[in-house]
Amino acid sequence: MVNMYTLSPKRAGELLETFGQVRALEVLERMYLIRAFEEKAEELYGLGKTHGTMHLSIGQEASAMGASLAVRSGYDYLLNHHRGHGHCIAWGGEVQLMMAEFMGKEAGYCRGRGGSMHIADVSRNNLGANGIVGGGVLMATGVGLGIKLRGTDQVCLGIFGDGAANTGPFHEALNMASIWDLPVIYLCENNQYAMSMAVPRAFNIPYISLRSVAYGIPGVTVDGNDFLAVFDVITAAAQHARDGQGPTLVESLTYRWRGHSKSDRQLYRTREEVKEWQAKDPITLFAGRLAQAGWLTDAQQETIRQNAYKTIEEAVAFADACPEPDLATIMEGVYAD
Ligand SMILES: Cc1ncc(C[n+]2csc(CCOP(=O)(O)OP(=O)(O)O)c2C)c(N)n1
Ligand SMILES: [Mg+2]
Repeated sequence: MVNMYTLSPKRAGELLETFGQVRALEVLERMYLIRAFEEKAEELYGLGKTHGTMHLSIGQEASAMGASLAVRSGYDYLLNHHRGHGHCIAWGGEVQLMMAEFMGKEAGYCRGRGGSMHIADVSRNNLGANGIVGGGVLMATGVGLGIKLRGTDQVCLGIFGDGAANTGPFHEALNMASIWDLPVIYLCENNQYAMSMAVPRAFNIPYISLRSVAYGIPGVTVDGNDFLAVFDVITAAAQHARDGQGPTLVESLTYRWRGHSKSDRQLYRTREEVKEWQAKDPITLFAGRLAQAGWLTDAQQETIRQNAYKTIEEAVAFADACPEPDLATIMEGVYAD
């Protein structure tokens, strides 16, 4: 029932063929856009241009992109967690509106009320993050129930971390989704840590996806730094859900390159470990595949990279020029009518 998915070179070739060069290059562009957004977010935080804390997803770009492209963003639903900038961009979010939200501006996705952790894009069925670890897992189950009651062929992609998989709501959510065959893909982004807690110290099983056995649903672990592998696995899970067969638990093995949040001194890991994972950079891996297919030269890659950073600079200029929310509107959205 549980398996470690391995992407064969043959399957990788088939998937690339299905994408085609133009779309594959767009994937690379968007992965660079996530990286550039995150690096700029870190810089802006240092300059005091955002409020509250933030959680960066540098190193986890392939997981966000592979999962988002395997479902129909805007038609299907997304629920993610606090480390959500990359998910929002992968889902098709506008970086200008995201940057405005990040900087607390009225033009932002949530009118500046959400900030870094709550950049939802409801117009595209991205229902956003939840500050409560494990909270989004329950909400994804609720969305799955809503889809089932309405009888559409939509699915819900619920993304959470390894830490969330050790909370009570995770059990309640997966059990309920299983007994009711809800169309949910539970994607656990195992980035090896929940704050300072390393996964091997928090789990006595080799794969988090093994938990699926307890709920009678399929479980798969995949290399979360490999865009094509994540895409393939989530595509199958989405089809399974659409066929009325219920949820799947997918574990995507990846790594967060930065600290948990800005106040993290990272005393729980070595520089060598970080370097080992940086050598498995998801962007370099995907670009390498494209180069091997003859679809990307070094010069083209550099142009794509630079364009991503330019787009983010433009987003910052846009957000900088936007007004702060009017104090008189502070209570709007706090209470439902
Ligand atoms: C219910 C609850 N407990 C604790 C916290 C504090 N907290 C915020 S993020 C986090 C770790 C989450 O780790 P993981 O789920 O692996 O996600 P990651 O940060 O690694 O992406 C914790 C304990 C919280 N926000 N909510
Ligand atoms: Mg984690």
